[in-house]
Amino acid sequence: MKKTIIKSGTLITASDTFSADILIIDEKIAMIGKDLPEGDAEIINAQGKLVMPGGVDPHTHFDLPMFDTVTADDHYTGHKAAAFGGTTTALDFVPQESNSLRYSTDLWRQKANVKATIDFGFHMNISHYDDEVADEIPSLLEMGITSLKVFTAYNDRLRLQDGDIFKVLRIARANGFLTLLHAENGDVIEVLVNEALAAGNTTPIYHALTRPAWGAVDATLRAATLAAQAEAPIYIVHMNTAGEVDQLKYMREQGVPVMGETCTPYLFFTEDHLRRPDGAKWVCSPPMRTERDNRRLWEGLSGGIIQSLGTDHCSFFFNGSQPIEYEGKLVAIPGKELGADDFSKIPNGLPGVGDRLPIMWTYGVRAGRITPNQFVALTSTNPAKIFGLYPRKGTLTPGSDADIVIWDPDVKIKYGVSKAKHRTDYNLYENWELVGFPEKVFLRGHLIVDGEKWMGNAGMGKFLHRNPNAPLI
Ligand code: DUC
Ligand code: ZN
Ligand code: ZN
Repeated sequence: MKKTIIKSGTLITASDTFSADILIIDEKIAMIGKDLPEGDAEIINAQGKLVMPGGVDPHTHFDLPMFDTVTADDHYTGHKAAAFGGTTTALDFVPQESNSLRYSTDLWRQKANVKATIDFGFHMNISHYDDEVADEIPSLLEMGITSLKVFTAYNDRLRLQDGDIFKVLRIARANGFLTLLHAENGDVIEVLVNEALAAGNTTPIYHALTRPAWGAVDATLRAATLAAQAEAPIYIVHMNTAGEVDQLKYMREQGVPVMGETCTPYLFFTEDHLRRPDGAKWVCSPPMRTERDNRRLWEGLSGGIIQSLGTDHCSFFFNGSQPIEYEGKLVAIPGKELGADDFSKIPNGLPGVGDRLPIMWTYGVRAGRITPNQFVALTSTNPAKIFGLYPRKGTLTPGSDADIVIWDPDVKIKYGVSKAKHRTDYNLYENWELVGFPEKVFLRGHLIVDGEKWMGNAGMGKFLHRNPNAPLI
């Protein structure tokens, strides 16, 4: 039996801030209290430090094939970067293969199991719907999967028609799943992309200009009304526009069981970043919007309209023809340069799984936009609750997994690609000044990050069988 005491830290949970010791026995938090007897425990002094539950990222894409390439981070490198940024659980999306949902899930498990360094779970994309798929969805529960993602965009690839979304919602309701929705207007996007390319408008800004914000507003409202009609909960992923926040507020006020997530980049960047010569670095879907949208999203977070903050981590190299060094080896993976002459060929997605907590601490908490307790709620507790992981994950409480971050609130850091541990050649927050950063990170009681030292290893992350019928918050 291994005992560790994290001593005299300031604990921050979603609801409280207090000074206490934490006793960890093996992989669990055993006790929390003042001056716990030390006995034969290993003592870690956390005086002057903050102690928080490990982050839960509800939205990542690792090892995802896209546009003749694959994401730069896989389940090893992505998890490692997450850990250095204080995140100890990540929920990834399983693409639906044509064979079966079980086949698709098994494939993703095979990729992830051997590489995982933090705990992980899966959402299942439902991008093709028929009677066979309908019959198979309930069996996902046996595989530990309790959430389904549907799309109103990506015509002829991922999109479902409203009637099929409605049917998925009803199956979800009957079986205790939560449905996640990617909200954009696929029809409008298709028209605008074709027109832009025909007119020779090929630069990254056209990625944003061909995916108008109103499409996201419309799809969010439509999805919430479908959820209301199916009497099923729905969770809008990667909210990026002010209008979506307004729709979410309105529908929640009507008692519709709808929840929302935004992702870190939508709080800081605008479509002007896509006008830069290196604008491809900011190309993801949905795209960056305006400063007004940034502000409204912050209001959504601080005002309790939006429940969850993820990353939509889906990293690519900016220049995949130029190798970088990763763990002593040179690595180059084709990336954003694939769309140098055509914005529609730029792989969609951004690095960010490791950035989320440090960036939100300095530019959210220290900037006075959210409280430390909201920080924990949005980045850990709420995603754990929404996705059926609470109280195993997302809190500091006896019986919970000992996923713990000891946070140095005073350390000053110039952030960027060399500090973030993603396996890519750029970082969106290059040269941003940070105050406060994770110092030690524990995964189920195992110290996996100690300052700059990586102590985790591939395969130690466990697949999380999640509970259905998670609460609406
Ligand atoms: N958006 C991206 O930019 N990448 C992956 C999936 C998504 O929804
Ligand atoms: Zn999406
Ligand atoms: Zn995504």
